[in-house]
Amino acid sequence: MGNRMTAWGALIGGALAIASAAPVFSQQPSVEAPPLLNASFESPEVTTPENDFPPENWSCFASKPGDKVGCTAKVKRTGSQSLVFKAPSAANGFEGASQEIVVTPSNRYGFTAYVIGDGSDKLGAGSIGQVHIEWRSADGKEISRVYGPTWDLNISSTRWERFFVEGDAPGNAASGLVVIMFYSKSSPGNGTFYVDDCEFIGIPPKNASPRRDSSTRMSGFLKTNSGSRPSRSESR
Ligand SMILES: [Ca+2]
Repeated sequence: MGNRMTAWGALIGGALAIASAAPVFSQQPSVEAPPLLNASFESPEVTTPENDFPPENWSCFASKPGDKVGCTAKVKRTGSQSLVFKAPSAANGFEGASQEIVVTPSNRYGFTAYVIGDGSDKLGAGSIGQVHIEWRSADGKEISRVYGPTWDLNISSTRWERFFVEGDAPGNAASGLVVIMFYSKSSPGNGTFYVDDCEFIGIPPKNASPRRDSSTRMSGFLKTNSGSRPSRSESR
């Protein structure tokens, strides 16, 4: 850890030295993103009996009526609640939650979600969870989407794992729809996972961010993700 920090410091320091000699960097556009609402799934407050608490500010959907995701007080990473995904009740089913956020065209954004499995209800073979971002035009039509890594029956049920996807908003994008999905292949009704502490961030352009040097953890992780095999994220 100590060595890594030292190496980071050297990289960042070196890049900053270059940046300070190039005035153009001081005029970088803002890359701030509007915050996700109810990102920790604390609202509405779940009461007993726990049965039907769709998260405020999120849109939930499912391939079969009656399947749904909702807030739960049984598991949480921060606060008192998380979002629970119970497996779709039919084979080849899906369900998900999404939230739309205004973006600046051509800016780069990232979406984070923390996920933990349920030790007593593991995902079935072929079932996966995944995060992605859909870019939408001003009239609400999807332009394109960028997929993040997937998780499956091997998701930990004892520690939260971080999943992250990032991409450039197209030049005609007005919004980004962040999405968390559960795809069930051949194990209807089997499997539960929980999601907490989502985040949507603006990412500085590559040439303006010393932290996006090729040897940092984040870009290394993204490189792994861009391969053919979806990768697990770092854990916390
Ligand atoms: Ca929470």
